[in-house]
Amino acid sequence: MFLAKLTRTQLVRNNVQIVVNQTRSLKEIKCKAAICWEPNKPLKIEEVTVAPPDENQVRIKMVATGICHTDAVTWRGEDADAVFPVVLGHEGSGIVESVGKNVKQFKAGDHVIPVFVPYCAKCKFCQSRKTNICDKIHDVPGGIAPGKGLLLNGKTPFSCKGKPVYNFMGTSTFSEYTVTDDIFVCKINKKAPLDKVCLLGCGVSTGYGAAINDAKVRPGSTCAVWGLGGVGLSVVMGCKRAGASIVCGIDINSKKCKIGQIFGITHFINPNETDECIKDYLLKLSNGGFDYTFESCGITKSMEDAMDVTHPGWGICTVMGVAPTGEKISTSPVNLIAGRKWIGSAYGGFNVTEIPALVNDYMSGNIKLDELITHTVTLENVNQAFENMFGGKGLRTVVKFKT
Ligand code: CXF
Ligand code: ZN
Repeated sequence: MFLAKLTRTQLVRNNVQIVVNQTRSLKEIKCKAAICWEPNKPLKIEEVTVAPPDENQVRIKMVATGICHTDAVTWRGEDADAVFPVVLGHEGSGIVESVGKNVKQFKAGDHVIPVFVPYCAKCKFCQSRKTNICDKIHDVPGGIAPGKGLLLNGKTPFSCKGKPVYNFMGTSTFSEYTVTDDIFVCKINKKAPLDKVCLLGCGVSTGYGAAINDAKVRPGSTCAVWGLGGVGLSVVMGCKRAGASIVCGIDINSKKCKIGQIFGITHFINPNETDECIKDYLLKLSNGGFDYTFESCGITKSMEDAMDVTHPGWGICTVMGVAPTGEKISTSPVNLIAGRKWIGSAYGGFNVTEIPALVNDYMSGNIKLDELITHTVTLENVNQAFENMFGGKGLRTVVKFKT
């Protein structure tokens, strides 16, 4: 009754436009998505049906998406909990197309990043304020939450040829349109370039936050970072921002030295191109052990080496890289007794609510993203993005959707 009396302009001015969205009936959308039908087979571009957003869901027209190592872990069948067929992707950005019932914080036209680490504010985890892990996180490889491929309503929004296609990490960004639960979405500065800030949906936040939030790097400290891909370089950026005086990059590709310097490394070593024992080199460089070490490659041997070269008494080794399901790491208990700490970091300790501030940090020049994007492809060429990653070609490949 009340709504019927207001003009559209009045509705917008009174900030109740969202009510209009709720009352119109939403339809399915047919669009293109990259489907992973089974592990290790190239993704196939198919026409999919995307359901309208259900209660507390948002449907997003994707503008861009990065490709992350975790997409590859699932694609290669290395995550035992993974389900197929699935629309992968969890590093995207886009524009809200429509919202479901009860969605109050978003409206059509909002620029958003869907994030795989939600904030429900109600669960034991969110209430504890000790962690960014939320009870509602799902489909994350590595055992944090078993993969089921469904949104919080117990359904997947995607189907293809009449068959359901699973969701991935609550985000499924390899589709022209995706549907996510609203607690997985953040609204960002409309001036931010969506084809750049998509990287804050995973890789950059993961690395940067690991240094700033989880390890809590201190000014003047010594740091070593295994792997100078998108995540590792973002760790370097975080260490630098925190005022580290030594940041050593370790990578088997010597070309990473130059880009590492742009992000702030002070030293570089390629373990395959030195006769010196790498641990000896690192212990010498850090005068007996680093204050902080980070592993971003998902290689268990590197995680153990990174632990061994932390400084006794206070050294912290932070693990971010996801290793294949079942692989284990071990260390001598004496390492822990001697005061070294082994910790892990998921999404850099951030949750979805903290990402708009990172977008603004990028806008003000405090976070580098452009330097990480070495290739762009269309959705049709998403397999090329995986090949680039496996072949060590460039840093991040971004898929740009047709507008
Ligand atoms: C992850 C992957 C699995 C465990 C937590 C964090 N990061 C992103 O790809
Ligand atoms: Zn990721």
